[in-house]
Amino acid sequence: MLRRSLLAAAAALALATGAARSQAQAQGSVPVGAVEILSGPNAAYGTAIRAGLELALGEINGAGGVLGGKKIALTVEDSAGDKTQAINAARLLIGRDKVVTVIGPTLSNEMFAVGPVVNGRKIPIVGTSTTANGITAIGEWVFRTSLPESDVIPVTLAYAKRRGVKTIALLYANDDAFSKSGFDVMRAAAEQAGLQILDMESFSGKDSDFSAQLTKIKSLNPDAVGISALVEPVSGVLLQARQLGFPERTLFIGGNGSNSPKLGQIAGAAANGLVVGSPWFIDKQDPKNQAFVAAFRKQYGRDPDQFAAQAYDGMHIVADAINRAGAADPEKIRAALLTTNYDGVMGPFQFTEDRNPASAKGVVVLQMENGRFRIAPDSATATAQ
Ligand code: 1QQ
Repeated sequence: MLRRSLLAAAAALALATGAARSQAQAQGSVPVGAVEILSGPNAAYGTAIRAGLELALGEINGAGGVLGGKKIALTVEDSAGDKTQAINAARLLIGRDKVVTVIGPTLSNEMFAVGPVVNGRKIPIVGTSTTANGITAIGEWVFRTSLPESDVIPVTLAYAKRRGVKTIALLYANDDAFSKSGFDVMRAAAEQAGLQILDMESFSGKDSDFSAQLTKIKSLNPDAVGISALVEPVSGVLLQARQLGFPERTLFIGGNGSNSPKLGQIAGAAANGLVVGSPWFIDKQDPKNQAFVAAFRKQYGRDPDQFAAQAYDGMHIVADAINRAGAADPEKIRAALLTTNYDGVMGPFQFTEDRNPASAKGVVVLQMENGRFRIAPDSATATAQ
């Protein structure tokens, strides 16, 4: 009896949801989907992204929507950072909601699984946070607005060199596409900068004990330690490095995985001094950025991070493409995306022919200080090559 009423309730809910959706479509909204990490250990990234997307969505729809008065109906599905769940989420968005564009997924690791599926359905998929090598080579429907690590890490290492770093040890998670690619980039950039690589160590992203690798690295006394991993393991490495008594002079260098306030929340003072390159920083004295930061604080009562800022621009870039496409048609949206010329909080944005961001001019080097990222000392001259 209970089971039957539960089933009936579920059916009624499904009907209501379906009805709401067809009602939305009848009212002429344009369905857009996003696949982001909203639960599990990497939820800090996805919830920041969702906040940025929804802030932009409110502005877009509040200003009359797209295509002469249609609202964008955004559905955000949780991938939990899991490849299979991410694929299922994308299939749901395409099959159930008939989305004309997919935003996300959060991780490169997920994009290598989801990208081929969405690409095969000939629907544009736009990553706002994926930074591994090879993302847009998945297929011609795959775009990203996030700067790849290969544009950012060389700036960070050139900065480290200016601060006197001559020797470096590298440490990375070997079971995640972003972390491994970021390590490859760090290694090449270190060689190119003329730094001597004293050691290379890896771990699994699920590990919590890094003492074997860190003890070895400490014995070699490098000027810097480069870490390519997602925020939880990076935080674990920093906490353990302090416990093992790494000297104050060791410069810890992160990649895109470190660009989350969660780093300071988990690692606390152990994260102080870590430097990381980023295409954005909160104090950027640009009226558009200041307006974004103020609007974000007003809507959510907290500061935006880099992932929120990238998502905010990403949502505007997709809406702009839908408008210029002149129709809620994936093929036309893809063509319009290719000719994007959008001035956002990251700065002027265009895509290259292979659907990556065209310019890396805005990269800055940030340093963690008591839970906040600030411009790193003497980094004003940091520019991408
Ligand atoms: C990637 C990344 C992550 C740090 C995004 C959250 O850069 O997976 O490509």
